[in-house]
Amino acid sequence: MRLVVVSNRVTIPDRHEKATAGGLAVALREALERHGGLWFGWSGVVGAARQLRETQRGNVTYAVTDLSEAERESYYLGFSNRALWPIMHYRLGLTEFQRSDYMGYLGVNRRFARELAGMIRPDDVIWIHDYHLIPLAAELRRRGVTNRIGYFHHIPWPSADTLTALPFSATLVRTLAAYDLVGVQTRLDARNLVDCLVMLCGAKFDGRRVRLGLRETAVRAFPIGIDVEAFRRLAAASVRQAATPLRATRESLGERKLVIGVDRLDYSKGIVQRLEAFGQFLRSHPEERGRVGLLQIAPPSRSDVPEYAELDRMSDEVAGRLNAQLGEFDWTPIRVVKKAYSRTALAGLYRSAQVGLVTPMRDGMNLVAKEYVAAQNPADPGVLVLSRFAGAAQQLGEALIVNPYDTHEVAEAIRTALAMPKSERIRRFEALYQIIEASGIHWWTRCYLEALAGEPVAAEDVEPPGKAGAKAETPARRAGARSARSTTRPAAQERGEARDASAGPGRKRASAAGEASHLTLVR
Ligand code: ADQ
Repeated sequence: MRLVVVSNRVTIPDRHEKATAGGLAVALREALERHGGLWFGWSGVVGAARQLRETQRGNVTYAVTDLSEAERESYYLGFSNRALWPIMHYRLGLTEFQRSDYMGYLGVNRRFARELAGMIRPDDVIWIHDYHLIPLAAELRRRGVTNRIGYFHHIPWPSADTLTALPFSATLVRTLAAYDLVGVQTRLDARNLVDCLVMLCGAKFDGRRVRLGLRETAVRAFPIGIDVEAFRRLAAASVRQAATPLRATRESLGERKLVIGVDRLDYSKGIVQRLEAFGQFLRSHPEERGRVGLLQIAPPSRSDVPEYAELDRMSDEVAGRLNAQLGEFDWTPIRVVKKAYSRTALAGLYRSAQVGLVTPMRDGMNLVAKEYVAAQNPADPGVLVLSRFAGAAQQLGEALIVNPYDTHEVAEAIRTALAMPKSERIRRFEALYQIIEASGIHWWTRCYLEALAGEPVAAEDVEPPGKAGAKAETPARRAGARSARSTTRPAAQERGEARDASAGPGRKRASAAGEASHLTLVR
C-alpha cells in the first residue's frame, strides 16, 4: 500500500533537514516514509502559473500546485476562513457567507481532484486533512477513484442546528459520504457530525457506520496527540542549555512566578478574554501583584482576514490598558510577544512556567495543552488551566477545567494553580502525563491508518485514553490512581535523560529536535 496525504498547505522539507521533534507534519512525513508516499496540496504560492511541481525527498514525493489570486481569495480566505472556520467554532456572528466564495471553494477542490486523480495508483490509500478539502473525495469519486479515502477534521464539528446557518451546508455535509472513514477529535464532534448526516441528508446510522445511498462511512473520534517523549527531552535540554529566550525571560522575572499562554493569534483561542481574566486575578488578589507575570506568545496568523487584524489591535489595547492600570515602575504584569519561537525555546518556556493557561473559546484539540504537560519537570511540575471547550479537556480531566467565558472562574483557577501544594501538582501531572503518553502522535497515525485500511483498531473503538472530570471512575482516574502509587515513568526517564546528556548523544538528539519550528500543518 502507498499512502497519499492531501492537505491545504504542503511544506517541502529542506534537503538537509535533520530528524525533528514530533508533531503532525513530522508524523505524517514519517508515515509517508514508511509506506512510500505522495503528499499533495497548495504550495503556499499565489500566482498565475498553477503548474503541478513534484519534488522527491527520500521515499516521498511532494506534489504542489499554486493558487491564483482569485482562488486564494474565495477558497482560502473566503469560504474556508471566513465561513467554515467561524461556524465550526460556533461563532455564527463572525460567519460571512458569499456564494462566489463557495463556488471558488468547490472549484479548487475540483481542480485538486483533477490534478491528483492522475497520480493515484490502484493500491493507494488516500488521507485528506481538514476543512479546506471536505468535498475532495466526492470529486475524486466522480473521476472514478475507488481507493479507500479517509478524512480527518482537525477543528470542532458543531451541532446540526448551528451548521444549518451556513447556506448549502446539507450539500457540503453530503459530500462526506464519499469517504470510507471520517475522523474527528472528540466523541462530541463525532456525534454532531453523525447528526448532521442523519438530520440534514437523511442518512441512516447503525451505531458504527453511516449509510447514505450506496455508500457506508465510518465516523470515529481519534484525539490527536504530540510526540511526548521528544518534547519532554527538548524541554529538559532547553533548561539545561539555558537557551537565550529562556535565560532572558528568567532574568527579567527574577523570583516572580510565570503564567504562560501560547497560541496562534486567533479569536478561537480566547486571548483577549484570557488577558482580562489575568487582570481580574490581580484585582481580586492584590497580594499577588508584583509576584507573578503573564507571558502571552501569539504570532499573528491570517492577517488578511479583517477579524484577525482587529484581534491583533484588541490584544495590544487590552494588555496596554491592564499594564497601565495594574503595573508598577518595576513590574509589567502582562507581556504579549507576537512572534514564533523555536520548539526548543517554547519547550523551555513551558517548563519554566508555574501555570499553563490554555483557555480557547473552542478548539478541536489544542496541542499546546499537551505540550505544556509534556514539558514539565516531574519533580516540580506546573499546573495546567484548561478550557472545557478545548477537545483536550475530554482527555485531560486532571487539569483545572474552566469556562473561558467566566472571567472570575479563570481568575480563581490561576490563583488555585499558583497556590497548589507540590504533592497535588505531582499527582495531577502524573495522571495527565500518562494520558498524553498513551495517546501520542504515533498512536494517532497508527490508529487512523489501521482504521482506514479496514484493519481492527487497537484501542477500544478508539475510545480515547482519558475522560474529563466525570465523577465515576474513568480510565483517567484509574490511571491517576495507579500513577500516584508508582514511581512515575517521566521521573524515571528524567534520570535516564541525565545519563544520556552526560554521555553526549541525548543532548545531540535533543538539539536536533529543536530545529522544527512548527508542529501542526500550516493553516
Ligand atoms: P491550531 O489551531 O494551530 O491547530 P494547536 O493545536 O494549539 O492549534 O497547535 C498550535 C501549534 O503551533 C502548537 O504545536 C504550538 O506549539 C505551535 N505554536 C503556537 N504558537 C507558537 C509560537 N509562537 N512559536 C512556535 N510555535 C507555536 C489546529 C486545531 C487544533 C488542533 C490542531 C491539530 O485548531 O484544535 O489541535 O489543529 O489537529
